[in-house]
Amino acid sequence: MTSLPATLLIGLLIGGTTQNAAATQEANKAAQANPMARVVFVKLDDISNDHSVIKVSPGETVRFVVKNEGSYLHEFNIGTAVEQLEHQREMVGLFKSGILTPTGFSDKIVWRERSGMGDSNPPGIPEVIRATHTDANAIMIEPGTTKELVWTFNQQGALDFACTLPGHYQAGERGRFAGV
Ligand SMILES: [Cu+2]
Repeated sequence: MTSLPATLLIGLLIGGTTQNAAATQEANKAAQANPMARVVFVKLDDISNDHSVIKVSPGETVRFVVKNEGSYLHEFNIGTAVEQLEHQREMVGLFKSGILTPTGFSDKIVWRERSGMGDSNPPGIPEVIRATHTDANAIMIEPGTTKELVWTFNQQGALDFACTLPGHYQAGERGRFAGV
């Protein structure tokens, strides 16, 4: 296994936005510390996932190491079919608002006002802010990069994995977990 920069793990530790994000985040933090977690390598391309079915066992913790070999931004999202659908809607919004682009996250320049100078001394100090989007159950993988998502299969019912970027799910960049 190739070694991964520590920064790749940061996304897992940042708060998500879904309802049960806190609980999921706690579970995944615990899972992160589990050195026995099975590793599953996943390769994404434009537009495909090299797995259609991933076999897991109930209660098992799996460390997904996901590499994006394509030239577009892709996602690896674990959830029910309904959650995948909801996330697709959210993604459309992120594209419309310009936070996401087909190849990654947008940068925007924010002008910080110099304190005490008021309007008399524009334009202040520029700062480049890179947009982010984090969910406890998903990772966004920029072209040419690899990220990890650790997941414990405690949930009852059918679970899928998918990229919910506009058009990607429809193009077949998705699959299902078998065994849970
Ligand atoms: Cu994709």
